[in-house]
Amino acid sequence: MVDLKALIFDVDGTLADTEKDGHRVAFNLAFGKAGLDWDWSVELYGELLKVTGGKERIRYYLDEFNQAFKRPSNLDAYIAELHKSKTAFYTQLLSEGSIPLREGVMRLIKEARKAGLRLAIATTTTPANVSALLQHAMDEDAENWFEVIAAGDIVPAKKPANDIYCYTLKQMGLEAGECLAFEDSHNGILSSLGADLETIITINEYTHDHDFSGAMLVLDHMGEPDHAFEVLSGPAIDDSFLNVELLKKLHQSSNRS
Ligand code: XBP
Ligand code: MG
Repeated sequence: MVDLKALIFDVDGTLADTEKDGHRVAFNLAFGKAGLDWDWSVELYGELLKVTGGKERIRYYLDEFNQAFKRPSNLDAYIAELHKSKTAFYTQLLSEGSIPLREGVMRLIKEARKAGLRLAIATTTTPANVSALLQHAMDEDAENWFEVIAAGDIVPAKKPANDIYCYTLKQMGLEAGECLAFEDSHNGILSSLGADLETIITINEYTHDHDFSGAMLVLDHMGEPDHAFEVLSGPAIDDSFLNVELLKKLHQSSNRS
């Protein structure tokens, strides 16, 4: 039996609900600053989330939802500039403390650190966005709590490709069977399962109807001692919030370890 050694966290939608009130708002601010009349509504943004990565999402929007836009000759550079501006707006929003961590996240991470579990991040978002979220929503020092922060263009293919999780495992020198992954979306779990990682899902308003086939456990949130999670799919569980002992039990009973 292999021991549980590490937890690998997705960021957007898992550590915090960043999409609707964070990324979406920042995209719209960047569009406005560039003199564009593009407006990504809450509903449209749900469609656009099919594609991970902000630059990739802008291109998908032009391809599928705004074919009338007269494209500049160097579209790649144009998108990259827009995206740079979006990142500036997004990190500014986070520095104002506008996006809190999701329920149970801080408690679980603190407990995991105490228990000696190794921690990592595997995300599609830009590294500066991860730093801003960790610093402003978690702790000034939180970047140092994670042994590996794998983010953005560090790998050639973003989620649903498994690259970012494979990269993280390699950096940590761990086998997939020694870790658990935490995700919130269909693209996310395709990526983690693609790296052979047992995965716990916490859904959110954009992902509650996603396909989470293959998940070890699907929850509405990680839970707190005074606010139980709801198990949406998975084994019967006595606990009412995610904690290290429960993670170890789940890990032991999984097929992959
Ligand atoms: C996150 C994303 C990201 C963010 C935007 O997906 O799709 O693209 O929405 O970030 P996941 P950037 O949670 O599956 O990693 O604009 O910095 O790319
Ligand atoms: Mg996510």
